[in-house]
Amino acid sequence: MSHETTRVAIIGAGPAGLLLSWALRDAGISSIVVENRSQEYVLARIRAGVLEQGSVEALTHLGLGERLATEGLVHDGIYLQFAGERHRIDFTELIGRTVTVYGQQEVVKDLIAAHTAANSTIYYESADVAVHDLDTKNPRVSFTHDGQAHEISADFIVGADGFHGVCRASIPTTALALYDRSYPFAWLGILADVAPSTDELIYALHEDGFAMHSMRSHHISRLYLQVDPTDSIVNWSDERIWNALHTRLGVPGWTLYEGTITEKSITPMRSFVASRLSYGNLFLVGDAGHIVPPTGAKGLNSAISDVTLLAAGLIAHYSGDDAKLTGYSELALARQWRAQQFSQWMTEVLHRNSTDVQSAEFEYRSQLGRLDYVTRSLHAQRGLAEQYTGLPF
Ligand code: FAS
Ligand code: PHB
Repeated sequence: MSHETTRVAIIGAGPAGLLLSWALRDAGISSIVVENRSQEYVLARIRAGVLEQGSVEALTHLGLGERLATEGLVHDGIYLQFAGERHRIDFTELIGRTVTVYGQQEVVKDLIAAHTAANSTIYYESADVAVHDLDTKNPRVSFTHDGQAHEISADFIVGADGFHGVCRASIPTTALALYDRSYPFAWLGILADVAPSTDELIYALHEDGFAMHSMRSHHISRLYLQVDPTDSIVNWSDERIWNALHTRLGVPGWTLYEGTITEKSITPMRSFVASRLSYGNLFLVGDAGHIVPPTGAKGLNSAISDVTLLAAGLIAHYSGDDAKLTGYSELALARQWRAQQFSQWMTEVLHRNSTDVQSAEFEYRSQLGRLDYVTRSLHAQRGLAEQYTGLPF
């Protein structure tokens, strides 16, 4: 058995775990990351695409902003499309803030490059990861790596291990409640080797369902279609995908350019929030503590804001002040519920919900009325712009 000691043991090398470890290192606080997948697997995951202004500032402050500054696409707004018309919501004009399109894959690539250059201790392909003695001053992590048993003793353990991780599951069920809901639709997402047909993201409600035109660069487009959560990707040929995108995104005088589809997958939609993000000397960040439907682009950004708040608490702890650490769970959860309600609003107003045939047509016209109000009211647009670009941490 190999035994190590560190200040903070972090479970999970997704964006939350890697960023927390980097933020602690920047403050001279030691950490070890334990990840059950390979580095190649972590790097290959295609997920979020939009960074709030606060996330860009947090990454830049930690020295992770060089490629982000040159390759990120700064957007001043988005388009809302419904009833055959496209309306621009101008964030810069409304509230003086922007968002940056920079894939989560790129954020993770930058983090892994920084950790590799700094020779950080990250155990990839770990197995049988378990956490122990969470409500004592000496919590431990046990795992096997390269066939050898390992144990880490730490002051704190942080669960950055996503929705299916072990950390939240290690909190006694008597001490934890889970608030969740599912949505009657899923997203079929594609990556295509074609220049985006739009300068900014298009969120469209069509009578056939939701569609979105996003991007990853000036040469790669990212597009989404609402599908049934029970649907399978084998039912969606490239031709059928493009036809549906033309139907749902098309407006007079605009062309959607097609390209080779290099990746396609279906992601179900759910909302979930844990009742607490701390238990003893265990803290949860990111998807380990909450999940949002991707419509409001809040998943990755919530993970980054959790890490910013928790890193500040841990840094203050080692300077003798425990107030921020003690208040982390309540503060992060309050911010998360603000993100949840926005994500729920964006999801419900932009997706066709025909589960109840009787009310489906009423529901659709009510959605059109809601979108019509937003595009006519600067007050409503300011609220959307403020939430989409990111509420203060
Ligand atoms: P992650 O899930 O990214 O990382 C957790 C890490 O922990 C993983 O590397 C995992 O392998 C590891 N792990 C799990 N169990 C472990 C164990 N027992 N031991 C050790 N390691 C373990 N958000 C958006 O904003 N926009 C989007 O469009 C969007 N699309 C998404 C599509 C999909 C398919 C998914 C699943 C999520 C999507 N999200 C999106 C949300 C996503 O971006 C998350 O918010 C983000 O990955 C959160 O980062 P982490 O909290 O680090 O969790
Ligand atoms: C993406 O580009 O993957 C993306 C952008 C905005 C969203 C969701 C996903 O709301």
